[in-house]
Amino acid sequence: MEKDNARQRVLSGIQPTGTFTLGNYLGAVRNWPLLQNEYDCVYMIADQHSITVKQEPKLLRQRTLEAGAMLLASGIDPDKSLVFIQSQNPAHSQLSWALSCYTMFGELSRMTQYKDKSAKHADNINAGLFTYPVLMAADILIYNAHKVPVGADQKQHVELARDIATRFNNLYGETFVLPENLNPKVGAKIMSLQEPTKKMSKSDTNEKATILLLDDETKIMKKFKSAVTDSENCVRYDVENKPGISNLMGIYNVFTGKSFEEIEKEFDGLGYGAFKEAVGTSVVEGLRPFQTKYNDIISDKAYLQKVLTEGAEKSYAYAMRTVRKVYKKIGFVQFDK
Ligand code: AQP
Repeated sequence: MEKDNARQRVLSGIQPTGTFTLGNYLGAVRNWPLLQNEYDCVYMIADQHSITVKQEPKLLRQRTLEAGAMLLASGIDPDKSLVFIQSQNPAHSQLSWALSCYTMFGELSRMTQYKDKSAKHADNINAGLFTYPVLMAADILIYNAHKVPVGADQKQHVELARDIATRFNNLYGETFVLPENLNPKVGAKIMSLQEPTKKMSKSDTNEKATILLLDDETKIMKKFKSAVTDSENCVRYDVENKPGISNLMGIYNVFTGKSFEEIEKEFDGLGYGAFKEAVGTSVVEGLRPFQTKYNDIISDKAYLQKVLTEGAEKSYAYAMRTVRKVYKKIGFVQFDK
């Protein structure tokens, strides 16, 4: 990563809470490699964020490595971008503590994801779930990231990071770049196949609701076949009245490049069976190169470990420059080495 502002910087992350879904892929991960030539990119596996919800330690370890392999399989090139595991770079937590003293209780109380997740996990409303957006602000601000490519659900957190940065800059002088979120044009919100008014989520317990990136052909075809639609039997884009069909059209659009108009024409008079079959086939074909690459990477543990270790070291070196700068401004004593 360039040391100073030669190019703008991008930061994003994904939680290792399960195999990535088609939603994670189309809304976020698939777009990350496309940014590598224009920006200095930093991509992290957000394991520290994932423990705001109960995790099984053995499974978390396994999923974290799988997440690393999935990021590389998506086309992120470790020679161009930094890829690392968040908990292996302690600088983020260091900055997070400092920033939490410049974040207001009221601001955190207004975060809709906190409200949603505390309703969903009523038996475990921990302090981390509440302060999660401060750690996310640290993740972003520590790299002076200009752009944060996330799905629509994370927009509010990026705005909070911007507010914290502005507050700090006003108190101590120019310190942080003010980040902006970068939403994809298509795929910003892929919906559940079973409840198409709800977003597709890794942790959904209904298997039929999600397409996982490592699902085989039989599973993918079966899940699309059982996707919830409507009784009109006409392929037409109308999110409000036909959320299921519109969601499938969005997916088909990304994988084939066909416009909604072209899709409507293609399936005029053919009914939902043929349409679902075509969507399934486009996803199977579209994910094939990703799956082949993933299988190669996950079977080469030494390579994966090397990439993630180097990513942690390099990102730590950069991030600590920001931590030292912030500590100095706040008034923490630092001795020369
Ligand atoms: N359905 C979706 N459509 C488009 N984008 C999505 N993202 C998540 N779901 C969709 C985007 O994926 C990135 C990584 O998300 P995350 O793993 O950090 O957390 P999340 O948003 O909570 O994702 P999940 O799949 O719903 O995970 P769980 O079930 O563990 O809570 C983000 O950029 C997100 O916007």
